[in-house]
Amino acid sequence: MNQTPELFTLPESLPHEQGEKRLEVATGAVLLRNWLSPEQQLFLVNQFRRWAAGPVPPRRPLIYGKPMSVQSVSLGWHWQNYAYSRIASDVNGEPVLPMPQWLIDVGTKAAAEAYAEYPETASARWFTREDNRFVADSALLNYYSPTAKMGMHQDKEESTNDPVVSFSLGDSCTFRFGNTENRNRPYQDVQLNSGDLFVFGGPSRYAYHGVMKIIPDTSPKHCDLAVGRINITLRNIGASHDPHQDR
Ligand code: MD3
Ligand code: FE
Repeated sequence: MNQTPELFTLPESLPHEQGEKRLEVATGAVLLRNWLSPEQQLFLVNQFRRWAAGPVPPRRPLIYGKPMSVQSVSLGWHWQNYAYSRIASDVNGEPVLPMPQWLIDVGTKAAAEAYAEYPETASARWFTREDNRFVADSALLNYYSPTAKMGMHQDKEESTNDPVVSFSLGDSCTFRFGNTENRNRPYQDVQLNSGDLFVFGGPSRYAYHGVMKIIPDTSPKHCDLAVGRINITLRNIGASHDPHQDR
């Protein structure tokens, strides 16, 4: 699919018309609840199934030498051994799927809406681009079974400080947003539900965070995801000098 799906361009899909709620968890950590319409959520779940069908299947990344409970597949760039590459040599040697332009555009819109009328972004450099547009070059697609978790960690393998844009689909989870010093307190636990958008930039970009628990039987019917949770994170890892994009 090369064109922006109509779902993401229709005026009736504008967040404020579907009861979006905004929560600023910390400076730069902005949660927009219910940002994705039910139709957009179903679309992304089905899209996840297509992306997971290959050429690179989801795998459990190794963390401290042990497989994570989360299953991941990437678009654009593949995370492996604490670095990013185009080829999933640790899985099956296939090139990862390109980042579709429509998904890049969804990320640009998401970051702009999260930081709309956000004075901090005007003075400080939260974005690589002078125009403060977020242009993702990769997506990490994580699937959490009902028992999966993700321990407290920082995301610091990217070579830019651009925000990370995250979408939640399917079952709700207890997400823990910590501090930038260590994986312990102070932290805040926030329930993330299907359709929520969370943007982490500025001083929140290097905060420790994790997924403590998947909350069973909370996936809305419209997602068509019987069990588990999908998280999509869009990132600018700083590799767009080698564009391999499906425009
Ligand atoms: C806060 N994923 O893929 S998304 C990850 O729900 C990851 O699958 C979790 O942590 C998940 O690395 C959380 C939210 C998220 C992503 C990146 C962040 C929160 C962040 C970077 C900095 C601070
Ligand atoms: Fe993370």
